[in-house]
Amino acid sequence: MDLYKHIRKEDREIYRAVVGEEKRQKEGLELIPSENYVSRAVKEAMASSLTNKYSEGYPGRRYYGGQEFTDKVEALAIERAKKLFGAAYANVQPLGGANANIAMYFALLQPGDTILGMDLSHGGHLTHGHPVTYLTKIFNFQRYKMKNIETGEIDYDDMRRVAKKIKPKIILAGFSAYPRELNYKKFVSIAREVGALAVMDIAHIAGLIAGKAAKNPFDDGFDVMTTTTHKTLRGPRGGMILVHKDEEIAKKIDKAVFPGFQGGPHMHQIAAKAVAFGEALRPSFKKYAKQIIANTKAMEKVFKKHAARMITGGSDNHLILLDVWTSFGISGGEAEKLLDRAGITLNKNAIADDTRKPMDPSGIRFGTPALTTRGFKEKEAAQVAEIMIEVLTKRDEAAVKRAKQEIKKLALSHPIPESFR
Ligand code: DSN
Repeated sequence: MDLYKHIRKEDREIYRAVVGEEKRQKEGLELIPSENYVSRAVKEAMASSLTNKYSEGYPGRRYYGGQEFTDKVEALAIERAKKLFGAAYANVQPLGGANANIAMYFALLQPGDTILGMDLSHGGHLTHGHPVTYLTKIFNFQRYKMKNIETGEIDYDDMRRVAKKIKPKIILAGFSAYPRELNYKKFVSIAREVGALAVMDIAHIAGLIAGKAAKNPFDDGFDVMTTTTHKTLRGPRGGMILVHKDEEIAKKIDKAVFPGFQGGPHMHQIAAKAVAFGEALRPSFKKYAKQIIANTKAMEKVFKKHAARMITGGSDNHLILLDVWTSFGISGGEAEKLLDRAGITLNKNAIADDTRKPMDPSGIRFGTPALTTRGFKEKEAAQVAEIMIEVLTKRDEAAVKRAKQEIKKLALSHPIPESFR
């Protein structure tokens, strides 16, 4: 079957880039913990004629005609999202995770209000108040940190002390580079004590929560969760906001997403979200979510055996943050390039209180969602970790060449699946 026969005929340059990327994904191993492979059904939804349609508004309340099918698509996406996460309300229109977070802030805060979120160098995200974002011109972001970098324990006492002093409107949990489970009950109790809402950005672990391999913050009383849909959740690129119970909050969120912040929703993407949520509701998704963690644990064991320094000492989720500067004497940037040449894609990452610069920090961040989608089990995950150690230790052409061959073999023997039944 030639999936790209029309692009090939109409636009040679884009065709070459598309098939080039497809080959790269097939022959190499994807260890960026925020990436994954979607099913053929999700791709088909994204390639559908729904992309032609304008649908400002919400199901049953649109500004344009011709919404017979778009209403059905969005209503299904909402219903499935609610079921997956135990939410009373879901907004599936955010175009990405950053959009979801921005709309959430606009819905729940006034300019000048304070948010208490995870320190960025301790695992937080750009949209949690990095000075390079415009959000910091509008809202006041304050930080909490880990108490102990070697175990990952958050300093909840300091969080409570600071919260009492600065009176945040939101206590924000969530991360893009933190490998441990959070104590959600503590977040909620501090939020209640100071009259703040408890919000969690679950982007990285949404698939683990949906697959019941990680705790659901709603079970411990969180009010709102934001997420992307394309990481562990294995859907199309996109975002979503979930509201636990409160109808007033849900109304504010809907208004903030549209017309407050975004224009017409991308209905082809929403259809693809619905398809992915349907896949995540199947029993096989639970197995996948559990295997992600088993595979991370298998990698963790190898790094422990080689006495490599992992931030927080290891991982409870899908990702590992490795201090390559202390462990192997090379920077995160060099390690990223070296492993890339061997067919292993991951990213350089700052570690907590990093002494090196963000563009060439001390760490690398990697994880197992995409490997798990390819059918990797503990044995193969451990093998990848051994190959990484070999390359990072030897760092010569022969080691890179050997690793590249082994990685290609592993990749080709675990083809990217088209369906997850
Ligand atoms: N780029 C995403 C990640 O890799 O974590 C978050 O924005």
